[in-house]
Amino acid sequence: PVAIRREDYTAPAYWIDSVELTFDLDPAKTRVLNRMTLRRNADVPAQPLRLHGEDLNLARVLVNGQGTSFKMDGGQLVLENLPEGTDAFALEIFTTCAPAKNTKLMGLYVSNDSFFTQCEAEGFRRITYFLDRPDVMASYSVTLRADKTQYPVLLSNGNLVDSGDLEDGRHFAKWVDPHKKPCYLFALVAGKLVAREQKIRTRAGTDHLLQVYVRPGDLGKTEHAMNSLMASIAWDEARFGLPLDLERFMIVATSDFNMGAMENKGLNIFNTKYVLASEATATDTDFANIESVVGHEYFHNWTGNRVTCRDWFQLSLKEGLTVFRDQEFSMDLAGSPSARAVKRIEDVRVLRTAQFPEDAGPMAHPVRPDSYVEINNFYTVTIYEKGSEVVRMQHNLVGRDGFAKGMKLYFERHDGQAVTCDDFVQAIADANPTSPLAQHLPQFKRWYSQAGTPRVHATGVYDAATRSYALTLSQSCPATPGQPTKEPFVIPVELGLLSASGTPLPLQQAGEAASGATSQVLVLTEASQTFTFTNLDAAPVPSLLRNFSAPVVLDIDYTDAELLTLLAHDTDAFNRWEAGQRLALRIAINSIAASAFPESATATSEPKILGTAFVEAMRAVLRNPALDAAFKELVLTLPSETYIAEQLDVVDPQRIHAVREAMRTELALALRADWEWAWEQHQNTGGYRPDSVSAGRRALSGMALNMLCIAAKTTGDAVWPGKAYQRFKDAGNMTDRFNALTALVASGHDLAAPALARFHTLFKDEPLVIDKWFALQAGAPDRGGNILPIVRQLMQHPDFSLKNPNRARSVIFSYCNANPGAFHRQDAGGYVFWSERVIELDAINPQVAARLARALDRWKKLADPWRTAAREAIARVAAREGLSNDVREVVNRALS
Ligand code: B3K
Ligand code: ZN
Repeated sequence: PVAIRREDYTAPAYWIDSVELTFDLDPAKTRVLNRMTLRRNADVPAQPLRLHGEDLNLARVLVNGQGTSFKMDGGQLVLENLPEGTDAFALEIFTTCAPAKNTKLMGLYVSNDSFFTQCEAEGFRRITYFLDRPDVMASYSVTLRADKTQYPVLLSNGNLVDSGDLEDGRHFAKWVDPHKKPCYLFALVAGKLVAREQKIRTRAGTDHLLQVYVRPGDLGKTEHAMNSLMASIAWDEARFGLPLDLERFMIVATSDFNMGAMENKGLNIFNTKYVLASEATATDTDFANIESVVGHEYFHNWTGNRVTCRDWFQLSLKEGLTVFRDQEFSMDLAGSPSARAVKRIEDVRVLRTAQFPEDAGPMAHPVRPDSYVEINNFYTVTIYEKGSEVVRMQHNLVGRDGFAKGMKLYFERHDGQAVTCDDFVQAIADANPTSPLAQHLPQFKRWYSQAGTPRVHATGVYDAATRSYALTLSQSCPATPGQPTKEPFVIPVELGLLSASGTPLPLQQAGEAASGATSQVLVLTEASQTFTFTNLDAAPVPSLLRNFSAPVVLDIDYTDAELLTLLAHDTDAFNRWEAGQRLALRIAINSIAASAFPESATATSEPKILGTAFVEAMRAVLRNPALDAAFKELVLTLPSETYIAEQLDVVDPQRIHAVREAMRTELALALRADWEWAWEQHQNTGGYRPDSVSAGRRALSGMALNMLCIAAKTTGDAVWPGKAYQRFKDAGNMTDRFNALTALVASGHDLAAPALARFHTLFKDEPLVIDKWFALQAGAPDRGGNILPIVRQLMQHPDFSLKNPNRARSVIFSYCNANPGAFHRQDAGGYVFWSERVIELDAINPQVAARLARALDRWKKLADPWRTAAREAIARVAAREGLSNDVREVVNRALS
């Protein structure tokens, strides 16, 4: 496979002004008539027209109505004898394709007897020959023809302008999209679907029709998605002045989808997982995810669709920015400062457990990559989540109002265009000429070009004689593939200083007047810089990187006492949580390094690993009446095995697992009375509402129940597992029910088996719930190697299918990606399983296979025997002939 390089970008040789598509939909053989108007691009030398195509049968090509000669070259359709000059000409192409055979779920495919499309990034070429690149923007008009009984609903982008009956029981619908768009935003849907409808009038006074299309039985689960859509529309108008620019906005759900959702203009297509919710079938997390994904896709309507990407190297232009927007949307809806902090902590947790490892591994790439083999492999946490952090830093460097001004300028300059990441930062900086962003613009842009997670090392020295505190911040960034050395970044470090007893201290930098502020942003631009604060009576405790002001690793030698002070008193909720995580991490790492294996705790033993100070601090948080339940749940959750592994140079996954489990058991036992209290105090009262406050209460009571069942394993107590079973049976909502089931499964109690059986019977007709049932079992804590055989058995279950991405993910990914203690087996059985599944899936769906292939990205960090076994497993996959480009790129990079 050949790499595509960003520096090779050239403008297209032709423009496509308009496209008229006619589909005769048939699962076995769909006929596609594509009539385009093209123009040669006068800015580039005259050359043949090369159109992309994949898995198409070509029947006819006409230029200005006449037959013409053409040739095929590597799948591309090449036309050499086109009219001279730069006048528009008509090109008509007739092809057929086979949607029912399309298991890649890219292009036009069939799911549950309905037709769907997925065109981003390069799926449109599987529908017709085209200039399949985002900088070619055209006007679309689309006619769909199909059997009326089987496909009563026919949808495409834009407005319905005509519809009616045809002969032979067929009917048609014609759609015209009023906006020009790149072909990756094209969509069509046809099938037996029903819609929840909502008419709205926006602030601007325009009327719109909103529709959420689902299969007939699912209509009752669409209210939350519709509410989320209405909230998204209102939010974008209020916060950024960006209105809905369509008369009709449609969301359609399908259960066969490669990712979460797709922002096709006016016709978003969603994985059912991010649309369907009822209190009986969806958890609080599902409700929150639906809100954020509906928001994300809607916000793309401006950031991505109105202004799109020049080329796929600029993917983060739309994705990083749109993630930033959906994160802000969720925070604004959550409301209170504490609920905002909870959302921020959750987002940072994802960044640190998924993106930091990516940035340190073989697939590391800049937010704006320099090359790729398969673009589908670059829809990564770096492009999305780190990209969002890079936008967030800009937001913080210019301020909230400054950022809104910058966005306004961005749309004034680029509406209707396909642009680059540079264009975006330039607009934000130009709208804020005196900001630190504008001052350091070229250097700031290194966040787009340099891969790797920067490390900031902080040391503070207090001088009693001058009553001053000198804080030295130094930065470095590890080498990444293709980038041996790095230049310094612009790193905004938000800081506060606390007294030893936890009081916030006024900040006064040497040579500056006192402002009275207790928090400020230091902008680190050099490799090392010292900031001196004066007027301090004693050595302060620094609270650095507040609210996680930059996507970096902060190295700082806190004493336990300092961390306990921050945990108890910091005014920055993020750093309070962070202090608790640092304490827990320190304990875990020391215990992993100690030669002895952790002793198993008993009902009355001291918390040997955790120590009394940590346990008391956790108890204080749990009992603190001033803190929200959601925040407590985050503080009391120990750092994940993946996050712990990232802190170590050499990883013994079994030891990490054993230590973390032992820590959890100690915490469960030592706080037994407090968990009981937490359970009693946080019961649902009144009906179910998915808001952040009640969700937080359910999260904490669910955690308490889980901890009480873990404790019961040691004490032999039967009361709490019994209560968990009772709750599992009686719960009025899926969150409480699933938490109770999880408590039984996670503690390995005998009641887990009957509960799982009962759960399956109850929800056998709810695919999304059955996904949870599979995922829970494949992700359960390993006991003596029991999980791999369970996973193999689950794959034999009549409900299992490798072809449905959600189902494949629920079993295989839950095991390989989310259950390190069970996956990293001494006997390499987990890796053998992984390599078999990667190969098997690759023949069906390369995109999903390539995701799974990344489960062993970090193999070089593993201790033996895992390291050797992992390399062998990857090599086994790499040795296969006929691998997709997707999987080939991932395994080649892993081995390089
Ligand atoms: N833009 C799509 C992702 C497409 C992935 C293609 N492999 C969804 C999103 O980010 O909103
Ligand atoms: Zn997106």
